[in-house]
Amino acid sequence: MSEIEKKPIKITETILRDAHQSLIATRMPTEIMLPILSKLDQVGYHSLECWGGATFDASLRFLKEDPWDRLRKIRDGVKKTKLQMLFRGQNILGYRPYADDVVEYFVQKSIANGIDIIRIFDCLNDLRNLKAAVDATNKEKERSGKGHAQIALSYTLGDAYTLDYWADTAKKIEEMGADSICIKDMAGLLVPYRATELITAMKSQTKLPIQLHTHYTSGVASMTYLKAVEAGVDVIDCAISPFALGTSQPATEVMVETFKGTPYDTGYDQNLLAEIADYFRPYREECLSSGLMSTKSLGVNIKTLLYQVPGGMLSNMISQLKEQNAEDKYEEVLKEIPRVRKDLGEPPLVTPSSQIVGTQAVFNVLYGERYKMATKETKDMLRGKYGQTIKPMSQEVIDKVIPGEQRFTERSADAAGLTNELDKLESEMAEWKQQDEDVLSYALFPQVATDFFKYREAQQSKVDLTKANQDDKTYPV
Ligand SMILES: [Mn+2]
Repeated sequence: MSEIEKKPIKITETILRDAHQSLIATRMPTEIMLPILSKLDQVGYHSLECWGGATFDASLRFLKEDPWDRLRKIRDGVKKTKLQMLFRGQNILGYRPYADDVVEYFVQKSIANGIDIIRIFDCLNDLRNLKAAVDATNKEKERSGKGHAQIALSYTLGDAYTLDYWADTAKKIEEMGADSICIKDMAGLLVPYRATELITAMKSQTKLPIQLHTHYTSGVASMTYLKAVEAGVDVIDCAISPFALGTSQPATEVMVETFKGTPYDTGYDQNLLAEIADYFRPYREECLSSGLMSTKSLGVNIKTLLYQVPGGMLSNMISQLKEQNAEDKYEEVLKEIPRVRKDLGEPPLVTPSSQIVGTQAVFNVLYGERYKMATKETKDMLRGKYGQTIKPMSQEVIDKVIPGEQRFTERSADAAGLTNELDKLESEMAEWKQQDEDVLSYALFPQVATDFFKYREAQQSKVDLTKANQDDKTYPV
């Protein structure tokens, strides 16, 4: 390449979101983040992923922190770098679809509190479930000049997921008005030479920047990034080394060094990255000795490639089998997973479809008869309530599980009959409201948010603080 063809690769740093979500169950508190923000801000990252995904739930539920307050503090400490969040389409950051007015208000408040880039995905890759969030981001961009809508495709394998499928979908994403595309490979299924083909195919259909997000679970991720970068990918997601590898992302410093002196040179300062790594290393040690970080999540798990299931789904399944004293059924359940996935229209396996398929596979094996018992979520999936799957679902299974029932063909929010919800939510939580954003916390996690509001109020009034349990930070109310 000549001087003219220089194309510095950009990096999104995931230390404040996915890295700790993947390795320590999203338990990094804000106080660990704040002292290092100014150094993170100096690196020149494309963006800092710091919010959304499971961070919202974990802040309220386990850390007794206001997630909105965390976002404002991060924004305060990060002056120039863009802040990025992960958003589950019509489900926002929760586990059910919401009406459009809630989606729109959440997007507006996220941007107002400091988010620049919103990465939006749907567990079925049903683009209709992404439209409200994309439109809301674009509306906010027009109004305030801030906001960037990135649509993420959940990457998966299967007969229907051809190169043409990915390339055509990239084109549709561009037509929907998104600013960029992300390939979201939550299980580390994208292998290096396949990445070359995938990026090349998608680039032939869209001019939008393409970002690649993967996990190290299967051990191929840094090679996959290398091939993807050579094929023209624009941004890669990495984690600073003490919280990289295993079920997290490839290490930032390694990728920076790999491209040094090439046309893809990031120009980032390795000494500065070393200072950031030095900061997080003692915290990593602390997490290892407390057991919050397990060596199990740090190795290579090749089963993820064999069975095409995300690491988190495997560990859920093992604990479900343990509870039933049925750990000997592990291999049988692993073989049942692809069959259930096929029955349900071959969806990608990502929250919540991964839990639905995994739990149903466990039931099918434990009850000794397939679909003798179906979960509510399996039934809703078969009813079409999550949206449209890439392939038709099994008629035989539909007839057995929901015989004669109505099935839905519209997007998830319409199938659930949702129009406007905000006013109702506001009235339900009025007594706890201290800031506009509280209604959104309540909308996503009514019980958990209410418990948090009570805890917050007790702290503010300083009553009975001695009765607070300092170990798990619960407060008797
Ligand atoms: Mn991820």
